[in-house]
Amino acid sequence: MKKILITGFEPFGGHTRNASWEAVQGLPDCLGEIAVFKKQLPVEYDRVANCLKQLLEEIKPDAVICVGQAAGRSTITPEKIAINWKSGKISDNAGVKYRGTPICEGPDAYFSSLPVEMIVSNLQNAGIPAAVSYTAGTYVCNCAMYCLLRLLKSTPVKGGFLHVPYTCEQAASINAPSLPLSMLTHALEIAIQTIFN
Ligand code: PCA
Repeated sequence: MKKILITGFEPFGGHTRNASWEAVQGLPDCLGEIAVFKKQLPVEYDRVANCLKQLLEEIKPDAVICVGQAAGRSTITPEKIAINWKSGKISDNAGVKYRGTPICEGPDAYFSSLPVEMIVSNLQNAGIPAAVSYTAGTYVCNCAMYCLLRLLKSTPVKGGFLHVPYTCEQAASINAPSLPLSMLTHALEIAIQTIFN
């Protein structure tokens, strides 16, 4: 049986919900022959790498997808690249704010080792709006993706990041793009199946 670790983030920025965690929570524990380990990550630059490291040691997955919420995006966006930079307009959940500094010593960037183009075409073929993204931003999601890929380098474990829009429920009273929660969860199932096919 193969194992996938899939993470979502806790709410941040004054919100009470995070679409990424809601979508991850909706996944079954098993998808055919794939065991699905669902975990929540903190929205904290300085804790996210250690949390991922512990989860990798505990679960020993064959692949990892970190999922985050991207307010303002209208499609599911697998991220192609993570950069070694942190900068955010808002503080993280520990009150930490970076104005532009490297995440750690390391290369400028890592490419996702997930089949991002294939994930996008499988999502589109299933009628789910999707596009490859070439920037995960410079906030905690990019930091998580960079740290994940750094932890996985020179291992056979595949890893990467996927941003999701708001759920319709979150966007009901604000003028922002959204997709139904059930569609977000279904998109994650397709992404997982694509990785192991
Ligand atoms: N989105 C933020 C951090 C947590 C999340 O869900 C981001 O895109 O960086």
